Amino acid sequence: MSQKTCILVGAPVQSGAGQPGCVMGPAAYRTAGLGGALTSLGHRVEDRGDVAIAVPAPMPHANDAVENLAEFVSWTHALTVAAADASKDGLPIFLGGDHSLAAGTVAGVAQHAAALGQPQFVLWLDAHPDFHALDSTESGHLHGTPVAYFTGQDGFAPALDTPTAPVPAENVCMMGIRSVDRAENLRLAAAGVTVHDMRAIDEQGIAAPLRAFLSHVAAVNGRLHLSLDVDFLDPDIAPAVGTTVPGGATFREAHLIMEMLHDSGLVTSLDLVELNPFLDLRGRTAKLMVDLTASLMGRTVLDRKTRSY
Ligand code: NNH
Ligand code: MN
Ligand code: MN
Ligand code: MN
Repeated sequence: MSQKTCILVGAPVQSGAGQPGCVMGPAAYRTAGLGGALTSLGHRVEDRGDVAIAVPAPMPHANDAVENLAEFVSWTHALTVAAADASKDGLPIFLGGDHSLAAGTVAGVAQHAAALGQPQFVLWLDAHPDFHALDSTESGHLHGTPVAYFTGQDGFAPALDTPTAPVPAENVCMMGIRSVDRAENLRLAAAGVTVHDMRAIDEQGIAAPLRAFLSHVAAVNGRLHLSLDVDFLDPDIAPAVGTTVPGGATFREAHLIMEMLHDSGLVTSLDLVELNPFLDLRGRTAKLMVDLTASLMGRTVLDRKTRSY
């Protein structure tokens, strides 16, 4: 990737998670040196600070389990605008915040792609598919819903309208999936999302399926949003998340994905989500997420031209 303008947008959202702590995420990324890591790679960095919402009036829902719906609606509106805006000026990096923020960030970047006349794609790295609608979530934690929202599935009205530029479900590729609720399973298959679960990665590795997806995105001149949930990673290397699931991606798999994405030159926006610094061990997870972002933006161990193997 050549030199980019990276636009840091803090999204201290925690209303979609089951426990508090994600509100501290943006500060943890800044503390772990995200900006400096990007400038040292030759990129320009513009930090727009944190997006904020006013405390909204409660919004009830027929599904009694649903928590913090009004906050979800306000964040989705605010982040759609912030993401569409930042996309015009550079490569937005959204510092989460729980994963419900992706309802807005992806809707916003997809709006920009539509204005450019390019198709929007999403690479979803997560233990979970986050494909519930408001009517199907059992936990009521709305970080389990953003993919259904930004692909324009039913089940969000009247709280939210369908996004102006929904991402076609076939343009979403998921990797690392290993915890899927029954309602999600049925809907994922019906919608046509590509899901590489951990079983598939164990059998094929990550390189082959990722390469196939990236060559498709390149062939149709697509824009690619990467949404990286901390729980994609194995809990042993990334403990700072409220929803750990054993058997996650290794350090080496995760870095390989980032390096391949860098080489592709296709990534146009990024979410860093679900970091809960309250659960971290001496900043280990925050630092790993910063290192993965650096790999995505061009950090290599050895300069390619001088490699001798
Ligand atoms: N599917 C579960 C739910 O809806 C878990 C979602 N939690 C996540 N998603 N962390 O990435 O409650
Ligand atoms: Mn709860
Ligand atoms: Mn998630
Ligand atoms: Mn997850």
